[in-house]
Amino acid sequence: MYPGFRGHEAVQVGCALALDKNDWIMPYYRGTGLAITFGLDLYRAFLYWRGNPIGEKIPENINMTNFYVTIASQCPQAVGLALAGKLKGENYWVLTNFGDGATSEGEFYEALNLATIFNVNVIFVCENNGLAISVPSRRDIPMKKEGIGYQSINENLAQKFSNIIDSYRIDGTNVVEVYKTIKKIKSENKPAFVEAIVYRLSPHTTDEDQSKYLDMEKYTNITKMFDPVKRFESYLKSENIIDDETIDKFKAQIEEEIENAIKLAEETPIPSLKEIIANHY
Ligand SMILES: Cc1ncc(C[n+]2csc(CCOP(=O)(O)OP(=O)(O)O)c2C)c(N)n1
Ligand SMILES: [Mg+2]
Repeated sequence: MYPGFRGHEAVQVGCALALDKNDWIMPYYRGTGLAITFGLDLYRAFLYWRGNPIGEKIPENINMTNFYVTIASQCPQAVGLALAGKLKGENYWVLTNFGDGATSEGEFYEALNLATIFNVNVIFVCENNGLAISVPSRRDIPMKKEGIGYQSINENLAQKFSNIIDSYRIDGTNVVEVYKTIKKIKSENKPAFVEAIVYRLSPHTTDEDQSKYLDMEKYTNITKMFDPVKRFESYLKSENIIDDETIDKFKAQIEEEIENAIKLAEETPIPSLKEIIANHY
């Protein structure tokens, strides 16, 4: 099962591009876009999501941990990694992403507290898509049935946490806004929380049916306005930076790259238990 990041592209690409190579990322399961923009090769990402243990091994030259599936468990660890950097006099930043649901976890609160006490270089990026699987956190998400309950009494998460940590509420479908926000945080040398508003443009994972709980007609109507790729494409076109011909050329190139990586991943056999242990996959 694969948790897609359609709708989250701008926030993930913007974050990765605003980081330096010696910074660290600690992505959550929906963070494949963050990882591949930061430098993880597509082949390895595909191996990982196909369940091939070779994909678990992150190349040494990429400062990233593996994808975290246990919600918010990476948050205190991100503070630890940032604290290690501070103690060693290495001023790298640690950026971790997670969903709105993660902000209901105890570990998230502990991490905010620790980050501010130690005053370390950590950026918590909440990709608020308004849903934790089928539990809404925002009133603009049209549910089939009302009354399921919300993640929080305060819909504005940045406001909610602003008493603890520097907090930003931004449009997570606008790649430029994301990039600028992360750069600004890095220049201020303080930990920060970013709430990036996005819409989930694919089901929670490939094995679930979101039409069971979402009012699909209304949902599709709202979300079509917030496709980050389309938004960036029209922005670039309106500024005369790119034309249709160049876009088509890019798309063809990218599709070829994807096809090649898929083919290679499909051809890579699952290692035996012996090989897994010997190679530390
Ligand atoms: C500690 C923990 N509890 C429950 C789950 C099951 N679970 C997987 S995804 C998910 C929803 C998380 O929603 P959110 O944090 O908003 O992230 P999104 O998937 O929307 O990006 C839950 C409850 C889990 N993986 N870990
Ligand atoms: Mg969510």
